[in-house]
Amino acid sequence: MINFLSNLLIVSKISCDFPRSWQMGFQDPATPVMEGIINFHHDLFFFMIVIAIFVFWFLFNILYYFYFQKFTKTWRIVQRTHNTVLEVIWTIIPVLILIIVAIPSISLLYAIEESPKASVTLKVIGHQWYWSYEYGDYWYTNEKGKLVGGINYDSYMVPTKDLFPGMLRLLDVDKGAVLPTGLHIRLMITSADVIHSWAIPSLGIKVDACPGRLNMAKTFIKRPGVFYGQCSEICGINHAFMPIVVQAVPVEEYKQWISFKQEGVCVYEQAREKANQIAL
Ligand SMILES: [Cu+2]
Repeated sequence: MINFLSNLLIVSKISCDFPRSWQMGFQDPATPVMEGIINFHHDLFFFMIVIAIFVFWFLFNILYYFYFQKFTKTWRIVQRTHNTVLEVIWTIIPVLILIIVAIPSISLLYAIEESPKASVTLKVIGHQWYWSYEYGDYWYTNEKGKLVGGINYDSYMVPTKDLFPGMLRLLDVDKGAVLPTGLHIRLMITSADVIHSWAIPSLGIKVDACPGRLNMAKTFIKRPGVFYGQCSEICGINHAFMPIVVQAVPVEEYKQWISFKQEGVCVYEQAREKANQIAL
């Protein structure tokens, strides 16, 4: 029994950042926004359950008195039509419930839309049928010290025949996006062909990638982990085969990854300055 309980405790501490078979609830949140969404969902459920019980009680009563009893028993409310008090009550109470629900809903919407100054920008481009990622903050230089481009690469799903044990079918990719934890991140999302949607449940992100349009989202990842998502806008025959993987790592590891990507030429700050000069 103790073993079972301790196992349960361990399992409850493990983050579930990908969908499980027969999963009923949400995936574990990794951002304040997703925590807010889940809390709001739970708050809403309170009202939903109360309303559902009330409506079913009403329904049962109506059936009981007017169908099964064939009008033989007296209905408790004598005047059923044109009862002003009753009509006022059943207008005011739903209005109050809606107002109570609207306050946390709108504040959550504002929190999602807020965009504080971001430390990292990731550009996400949807293609038929893969994603590409661009880290425009960092640039390569060639041997002559000339800027030749940022960090950008494509992210393809790993086909079933190439999977290793432990990998997730239709979810794992060859190269996922890498993002730091504990920093404000800006996501610029667009598409090269049709409308896709970049969605990761654990991060509480779902933003459409539209051709010719740059959609912005922000996120703040609280803990390291590998977060899985899928394209969430039907985009063609291989829509189901363009999954999303984001690996969130501590800032130090993120810096290492960036410098590794730049092949040891860590010119981040200088490059930024140069790029600004070029832009001017
Ligand atoms: Cu798509």
